[in-house]
Amino acid sequence: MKSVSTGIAALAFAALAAQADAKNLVVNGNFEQGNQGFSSEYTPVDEICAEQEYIVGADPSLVNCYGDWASFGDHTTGSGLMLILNGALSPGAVLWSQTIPVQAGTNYMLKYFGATVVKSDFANAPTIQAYFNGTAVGKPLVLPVTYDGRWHGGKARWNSGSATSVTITLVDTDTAGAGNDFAIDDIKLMARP
Ligand SMILES: [Ca+2]
Ligand SMILES: [Ca+2]
Repeated sequence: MKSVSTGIAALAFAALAAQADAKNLVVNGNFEQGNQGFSSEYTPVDEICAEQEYIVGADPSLVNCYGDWASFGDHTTGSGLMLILNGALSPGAVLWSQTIPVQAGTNYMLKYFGATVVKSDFANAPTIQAYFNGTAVGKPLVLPVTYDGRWHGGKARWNSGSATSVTITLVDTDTAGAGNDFAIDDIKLMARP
């Protein structure tokens, strides 16, 4: 009996360890390493004054020309860095992309957080869609038209099939210029049991 219960305990421990081990496969998904580890068709700038520009920064209110963006902290710790963007006018412009090795025949979960940064109501909602190897996966994350004081979670479930590599891209499918300004943080891709 003793050896059986010990064996069960060992199995339970191994399962817990595997769960804790489900590590984030995205490099610099929390943006704490600054502007590196990802690709973007947006232009990196020192101050955001136009559409399709971005900054990895700590406070949206400090990085734009308009004086109309909210002051708030990142999702990771409240005092770290986030990706801050002015939504593109051209459809399909990739705001963030990363290519990640994966195992074939495995379920994965993508999670990320977004927040609207603009304070004035232009009635244009940033709408974030994830693509896996070019295919839209999961529902888009529709952010509020104005900053509402919190971060909103987006997710997408994906099975790798025969793929051993995945290029994940995030696109804002709203191409409005007025408003449509937002931030992204804590992008995670994890294997699911
Ligand atoms: Ca962060
Ligand atoms: Ca805008």
